[in-house]
Amino acid sequence: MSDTTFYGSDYAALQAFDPEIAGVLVSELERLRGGLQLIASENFSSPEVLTALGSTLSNKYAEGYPGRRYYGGCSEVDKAEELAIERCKALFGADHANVQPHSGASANQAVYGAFMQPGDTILAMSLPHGGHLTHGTKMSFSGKWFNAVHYGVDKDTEDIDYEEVERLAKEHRPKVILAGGSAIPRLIDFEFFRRVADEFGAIFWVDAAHFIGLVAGKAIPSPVPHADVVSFTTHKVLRGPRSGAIVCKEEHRAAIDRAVFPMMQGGPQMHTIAAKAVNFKECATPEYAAYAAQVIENSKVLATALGEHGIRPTTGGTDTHLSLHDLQGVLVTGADAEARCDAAGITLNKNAIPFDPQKPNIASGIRVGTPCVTTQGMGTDEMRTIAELIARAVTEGDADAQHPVSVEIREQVNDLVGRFPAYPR
Ligand code: DSN
Repeated sequence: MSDTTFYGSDYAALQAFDPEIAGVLVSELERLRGGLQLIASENFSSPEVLTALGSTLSNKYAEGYPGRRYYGGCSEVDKAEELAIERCKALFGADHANVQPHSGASANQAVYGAFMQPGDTILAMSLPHGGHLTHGTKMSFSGKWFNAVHYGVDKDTEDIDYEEVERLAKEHRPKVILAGGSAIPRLIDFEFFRRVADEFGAIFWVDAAHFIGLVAGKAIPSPVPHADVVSFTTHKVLRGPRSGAIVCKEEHRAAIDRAVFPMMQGGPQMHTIAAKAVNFKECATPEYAAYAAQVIENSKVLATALGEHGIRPTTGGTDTHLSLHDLQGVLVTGADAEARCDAAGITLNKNAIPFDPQKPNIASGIRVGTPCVTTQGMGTDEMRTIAELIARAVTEGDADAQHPVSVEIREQVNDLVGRFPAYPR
């Protein structure tokens, strides 16, 4: 083996030793290549990011922060973390970045740890209206250990009910006010939240997991100048490794760093931190900015085209990478739509819509996102085709992959993804 041979990408060795797992790696790649990936929270990381992930940095214990570790031998991983921190700060114009959270949920845990004591009150968006499990739901630590008060969307606009936010802040005087969620198609008025937080002496936190990639690409306004703290994942539109990060104002640096380590986490995943550094470098390029703008353009066209097929976009459309669609007009549940699309080679997820009459595991809606198909190079013409394929699968299709309609749509999907391959050979 020469000095430049890289151990992390030795697929042949893995195949020889463990053909079962090697087979899973290949068949997952074939699954990605063989269908339309429309889950709004997924994307295709670059080979460069994947290379950093599959590296010997995975071996290193490095509790602490660069220059202040509890173990020896950290000189090389320190360089990776310093690069990740500096690139993250530059990308978002942030005072401080902590790149150690293992995921979005871990990042959020650290924000609670930094600013709240058990029993304190948080004001956040409700899960059924587009929030997130970690925003104070009863199933999560956040709802068990903290007093969560939830705002929702306005019945007419289906967008955030800003009046309700202000009313609940006045009534409950929360320690923290949180904006962001997993199924919000519209831009969030960060200036409004900042004003309300200031009025009632609250910390303003933005969970930007879903849209931080659009911020990185300068395609939508940034929450960073307005919020005390912004948590996010790095694997959605951002297109980095599966992980998390936090940026904050200088005054919160010590509280955030202590909350990530040692309060919530032990050894950081140095291979993932290196991959985040690679990703932040990618996101600073003009190519990435063009990508982020195209994600939104594609999303708008897809949402409108689905609406023209009777699959109504909530809020009337989208400003972001995702749209949420109400299936009640076509008399199909979210669960059935997801299964029919799946059988036709289209991966998306059922999703509750605001004021949904169905249980969450059935739901009346679907959520569609354009990060993956835009990474594949598809544009607005392809979005119109995708809308036709989804509409046909939802209204005429079947959960059985052998059903003639499923087979026919899958052939059209194959043709489309064949022209815009994910991870070209
Ligand atoms: N599970 C993610 C999503 O799909 O939006 C959020 O954590």
